Amino acid sequence: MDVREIRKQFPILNQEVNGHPLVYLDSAATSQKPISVIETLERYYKEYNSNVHRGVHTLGTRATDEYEGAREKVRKFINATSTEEIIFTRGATTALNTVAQSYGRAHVGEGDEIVISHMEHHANIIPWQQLAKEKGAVLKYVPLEEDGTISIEAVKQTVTSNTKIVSIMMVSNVLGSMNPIEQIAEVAHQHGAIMVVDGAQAAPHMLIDVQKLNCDFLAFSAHKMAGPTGVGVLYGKKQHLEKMEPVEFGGEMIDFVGLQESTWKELPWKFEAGTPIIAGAIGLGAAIDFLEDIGLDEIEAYEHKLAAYAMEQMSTIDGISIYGPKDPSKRAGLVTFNISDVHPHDVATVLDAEGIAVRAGHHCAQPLMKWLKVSATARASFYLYNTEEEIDKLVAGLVKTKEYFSDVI
Ligand code: 7TS
Repeated sequence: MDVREIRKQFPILNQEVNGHPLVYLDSAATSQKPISVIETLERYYKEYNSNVHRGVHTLGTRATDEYEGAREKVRKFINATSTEEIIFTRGATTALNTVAQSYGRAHVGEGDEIVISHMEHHANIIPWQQLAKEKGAVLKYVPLEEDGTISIEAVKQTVTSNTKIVSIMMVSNVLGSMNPIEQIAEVAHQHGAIMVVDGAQAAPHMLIDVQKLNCDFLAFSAHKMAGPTGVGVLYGKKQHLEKMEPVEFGGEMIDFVGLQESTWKELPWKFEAGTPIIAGAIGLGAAIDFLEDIGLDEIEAYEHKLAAYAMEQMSTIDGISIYGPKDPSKRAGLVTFNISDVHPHDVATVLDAEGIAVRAGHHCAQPLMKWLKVSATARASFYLYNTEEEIDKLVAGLVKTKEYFSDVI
């Protein structure tokens, strides 16, 4: 993988911020977009902007072909068996809410259990909390190991024959831990529960094979994987989706509309009410082409290398606490940390003055912050365009932050 060549494809990286070359270390929040994705969006709006699935005119046909072509790219990307199993949503959040509101409402009753973990993003907590409240169900949390991983033993101790849904993230946006989804799905299925996977932090960085994982649903967002904002994917096994009721109603998703009753289109369109996210889906298709041209295996290996280097270099800073697995082979490309006696927002502010973008806060994971016994952390997250030199700049910035605040104190 030639990172210098890759960087040239990301025009946004070639700029100065506060008088320094931009060091963008916030890709877990949203990744930057390569020129091929930007040009694909531009081409859609400049050459064939049209609504889909309606007219017989030439532009409409092209837009429909490109939109449905993007669905096939997504299918192949995650190795789903059919495009009927691929639903375009606004993002991972909408995808998870759809599962909770449709599958969840139909299958979860009083006293049933929904199992998630202490490391989940709010997008994989609140939809289940709401469902549990509505149905009188019990929301249970798999406890984490000391090093911020999930052990299969802990899953086995939490899932019971009353569990209807297990919903776990594949990669943590805070700890970087990679969870044993395949084994967790096996435990869920042994107890007659379904397995929902939050793949928001996995899809950008590693190969996902839904058949191998044997998950029932998978959610992810395009904007974290070099694609546009406002679009994401809900994968679902056809056997579930076929029986599920839509959660949004209106144009595009209907077959016949009467005065009192209506019927729905077949899969996947019954879950795509209204004018769909046409440009976004086509842009996601271009992002998948871009990532596959480089190779997801290559991207994952490169990010492991960056994370290992970052862990090694950052560990040399006095007073730094790094959260999540210490073993770099157990974590994806991000490092969440705190510096003693400095608030993470101050860390991010000082780094920003150096042109370095990191995120500070609770990272939409307040239960995890409680588990870590902190109110907030700073996080540097890497993608295929980051370099070891940028990590050196981060480390130098952190040393400067520490010195600055020790002078103040
Ligand atoms: N799940 C995980 C694991 C995430 O990291 C995020 C976003 C989401 C779900 C929600 O994705 P959305 O595209 O629907 O918003 N995570 C982050 C983050 O870590 N910093 O900013 C957003």
